Amino acid sequence: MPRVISLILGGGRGTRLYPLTKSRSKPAVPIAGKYRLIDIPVSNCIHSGLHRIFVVTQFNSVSLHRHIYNTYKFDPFNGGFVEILAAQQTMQNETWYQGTADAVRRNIPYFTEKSYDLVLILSGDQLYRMDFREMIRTHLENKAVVTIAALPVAESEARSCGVMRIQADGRVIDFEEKPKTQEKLNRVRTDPNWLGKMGVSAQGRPYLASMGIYVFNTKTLVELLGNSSATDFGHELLPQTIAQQRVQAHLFDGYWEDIGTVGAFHQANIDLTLDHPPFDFTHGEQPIFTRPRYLPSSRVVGATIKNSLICDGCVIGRGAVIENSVIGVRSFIGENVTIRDSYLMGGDFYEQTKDVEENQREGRPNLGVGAGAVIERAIIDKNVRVGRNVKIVNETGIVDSEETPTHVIRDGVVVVPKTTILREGLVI
Ligand code: ADQ
Ligand code: ADP
Repeated sequence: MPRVISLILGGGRGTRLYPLTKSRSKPAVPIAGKYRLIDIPVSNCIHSGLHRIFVVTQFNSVSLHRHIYNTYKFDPFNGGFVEILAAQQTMQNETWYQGTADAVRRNIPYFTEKSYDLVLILSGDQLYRMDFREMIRTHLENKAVVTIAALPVAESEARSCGVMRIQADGRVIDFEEKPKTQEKLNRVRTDPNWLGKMGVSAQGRPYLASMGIYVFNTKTLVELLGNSSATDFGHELLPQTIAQQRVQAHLFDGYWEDIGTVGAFHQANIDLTLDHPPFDFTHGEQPIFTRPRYLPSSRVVGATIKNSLICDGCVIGRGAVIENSVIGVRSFIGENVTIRDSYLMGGDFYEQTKDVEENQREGRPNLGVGAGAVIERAIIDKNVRVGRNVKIVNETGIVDSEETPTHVIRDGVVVVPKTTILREGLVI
């Protein structure tokens, strides 16, 4: 096994997931009620035997640092670590990372100080399970300098991905980042016979999309970044490289979802509640790790719950109706609340008696969801106070809205930022 360092790209300015990234860096965004985005790639690395991991992120939020520090502890004899490399002002550089390649370039000293043979580059906003050892095998067997994980997709998805054309032996001979025109798409269409030979049905999926997962020979990566001013892998560095060097595709055909936008993030969470979810957190062999918490079991007083995930430490009141929703840790759901197609991230703490008394004096709702509230197709971030009879229903069907003091609508999903107070009776 070669020596491998993993670099998880933890996000640019986080605009696509805003306002979930308003007060935290993207890898710290909570997913599935009790995990954080960073747990997905880190768990995949651990299951692949890769224990040396850097997380490259724009800013080093307290919650990300605390989460990593409290979660990932390795046996001191195997040298494992998960470390955050945050963009910082240095003598050479005063700006934030300009793009993915720039983020990697500016951290070269960290992954060249030890002699790593390969650099595995991962995205921090994807939901999937993958054994990276298989990809490394493809890389070594083909004597490639770069290997790109590739997923067969339909045309609609191809337009939002990097798409590659390969030759019979899997070598990448063309790469088009987010092809917009039909002409460009036609140029990178894959031969369905090739996919068939690899045991994959090309039916309706005639394009090979880059999953944004790359294995680089360390030496080549350093040379490529040094010899070019490319700031991005997909737009610049990869298209520049394929003409000169061997870039290989590694075929993957499991569940994989880019959850970097509010719409995709919301859908991926709601999909976890399906009868047969495409991504299953109750996976025996490859669990997703996260920080252990010492929370009590959830108490359901009297509710109708269908296709939902209820995390630890919640209290759900009488008459509540919860459907196709994810209810995060320490959620308080009042009586006769209705929640549909929504992701509530829950709370960071429980209120004490004196807090509740103060809330009452100040006319402020308690943490959680007050009685009679209706929440549909929404993401409620942590520590939000939803007053009694609040309605979050997006009645006029707005797709994207301006930011208001209480919410933002993105991709038709109402997002209520962390610690927001929604006064009694408010209608969104
Ligand atoms: P996108 O997802 O559009 O396409 P990008 O925005 O570059 O690519 O993000 C890739 C990863 O890097 C994400 O995890 C993102 O958060 C992170 N990232 C972005 N800018 C960063 C920065 N300045 N500093 C640190 N991290 C940053 C890419 C590829 C496509 C491919 C898709 C698959 O370019 O070819 O198809 O991923 O999702
Ligand atoms: P989560 O429960 O969503 O993982 P955090 O890890 O941010 O949330 O922690 C939950 C709460 O516990 C926070 O409000 C934080 O103040 C507190 N907390 C957790 N760990 C620590 C710590 N090491 N030091 C101080 N406070 C902590």
